[in-house]
Amino acid sequence: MLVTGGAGFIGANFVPGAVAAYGRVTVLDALTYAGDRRNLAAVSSSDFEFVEGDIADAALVDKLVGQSDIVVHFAAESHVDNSIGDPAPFIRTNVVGTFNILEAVRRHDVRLHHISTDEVFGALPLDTGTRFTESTRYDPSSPYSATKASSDHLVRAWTRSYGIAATISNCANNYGPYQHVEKLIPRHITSVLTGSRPKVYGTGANVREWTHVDDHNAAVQLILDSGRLGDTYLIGSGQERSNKQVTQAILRLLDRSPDAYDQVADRPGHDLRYATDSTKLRTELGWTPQYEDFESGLAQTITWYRDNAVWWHEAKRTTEARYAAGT
Ligand code: NAD
Ligand code: TDX
Repeated sequence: MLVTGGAGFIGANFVPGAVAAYGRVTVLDALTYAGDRRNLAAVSSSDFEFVEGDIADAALVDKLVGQSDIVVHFAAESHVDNSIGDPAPFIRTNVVGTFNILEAVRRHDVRLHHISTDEVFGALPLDTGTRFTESTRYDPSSPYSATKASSDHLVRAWTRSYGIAATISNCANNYGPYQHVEKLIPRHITSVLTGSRPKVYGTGANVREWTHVDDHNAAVQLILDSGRLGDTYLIGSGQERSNKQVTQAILRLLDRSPDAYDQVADRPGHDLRYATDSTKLRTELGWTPQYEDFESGLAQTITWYRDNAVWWHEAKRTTEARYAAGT
């Protein structure tokens, strides 16, 4: 198995289970600011190989895909705020990189699972029961989600035009260990732990559906085992929370006052609400999230960040400097 982006948040949580299930696993990761070799320190199998390299390097991708039976494609530029500041790396990695993977998969006839996001569907209105489904029209708002939408369209086109053996999953917001401190939940936790106040964009009314990274990866494994080739699966826990609710839950779990946060300028093009209908995954493949209670998953995540300050300390400093500079 070739895992792209395996030194990032979701990929690094996926790799230990993949090594146990498949034996020979190669990770291809460029170790950008978001990738960290330490995330894979516990993976010790002699069958495991780490290759530092770029999915925009077509020759390298061709070689590694040619040595594999299955590719699980996590590698991406993943942060919306960064994409608004500088979209160029998002085009290169998310679009050109995925194109390289697809061409190699086509040449070598290798099974592909493409990891994507529910952000490709754009925003839902607040306070409605509407949810994204597998047939919702694509309507991305940010450069990040537009490049992920592009990559999904490429995968679908390569499936229809060339008959490659591919599946796609679009997951809701993830949380859990090893998530980069630029993202909402780890940013807030590490801000409180370092004595500063969480920054909430706008009013905090925006809603996200929080899915634990282990539940996401269990769904990916089910799709690899028995997903229908050519199909798309939505993944989401159903646990919707406003950003204000998430912020106040973190403050409560860290024994701070519920109003110990600041409202700051809103994100441009800020999607109001994401929510998925994951009925297909649940009924066809039998997926059920194990983290059904968001607040207890959040408490475990807080414990992980409290216990692993060495892991995030330097990234916190550089990330907050980047946010302060507005880049
Ligand atoms: P991340 O930013 O934590 O990790 C991305 C990894 O990809 C890093 O290790 C980075 O070094 C690597 N990478 C980046 N550019 C590369 C390149 N050109 N070549 C090789 N490697 C490169 O991201 P994540 O949160 O783990 O997201 C993984 C995937 O899941 C992405 O495709 C993302 O779109 C998708 N996704 C994420 C979420 C979420 O909430 N985090 C939700 C749904 C879908
Ligand atoms: O400091 C913050 N304050 C704040 O209010 C940050 C970093 C974020 N926010 C808000 C913006 C969003 O409404 O919190 C919400 C979550 O923000 P992010 O963690 O940046 O995630 P989001 O933009 O929802 O995208 C995430 O989920 C889908 C991942 O970053 C994507 O990779 C994934 O595709």
